[in-house]
Amino acid sequence: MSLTETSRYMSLILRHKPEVIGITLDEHGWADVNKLIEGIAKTKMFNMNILEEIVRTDNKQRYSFNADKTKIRANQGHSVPVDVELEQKIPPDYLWHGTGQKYVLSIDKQGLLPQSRLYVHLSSDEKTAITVGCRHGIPVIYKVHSREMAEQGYEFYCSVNGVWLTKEVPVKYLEKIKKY
Ligand code: HQG
Repeated sequence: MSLTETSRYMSLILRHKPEVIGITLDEHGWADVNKLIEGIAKTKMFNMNILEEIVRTDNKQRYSFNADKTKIRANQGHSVPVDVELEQKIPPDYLWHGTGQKYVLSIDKQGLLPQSRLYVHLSSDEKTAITVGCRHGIPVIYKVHSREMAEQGYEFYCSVNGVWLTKEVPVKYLEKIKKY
């Protein structure tokens, strides 16, 4: 199994389904490192060195250790209800959301909703949003009027790996970019 595949499996465990290896996350999303290693090592080649390499090289810096490396958590992206102590921050004027064409009708009616995750995920640049959108088929990009939202009381958070998060984006703050 490649490091990327193992990292995907870690995402599943640390964001969505810790029960697949019989572990739990605490209220702040931390998993015990020894238990994580034991759980993954039952079916895959896995140890502390591999775990440290994944955390260090992950292309989106998805994971953090605590100070003594006894605990690990995903920085964002959870569907399980944990509080990863996100930093509330004033957003830039605009943020970006990439999605698939198949969701556009629904988004244009309901706005952006978190769906299975705890938050709507937004990118600070359009290029990243295009990459995210491509995960869902033909990409469609929305420009989000985030500063205006913040001025009107919506809260924004920025994860330690630079992903912007908010609970919802009503239609009136969305501008569809049609050039794709
Ligand atoms: C869509 C990846 C219908 C939403 C990425 C998205 C990101 C709606 C899909 C992170 C809707 C959910 C998150 C509505 C939103 N009706 N569809 N009202 N509102 N949607 O995967 O944002 O590699 O849960 O547009 O890079 O695509 O996993 O969210 O298309 O940062 O670390 O519902 O996951 O990072 O899809 O991706 P997702 P996402 P990782």
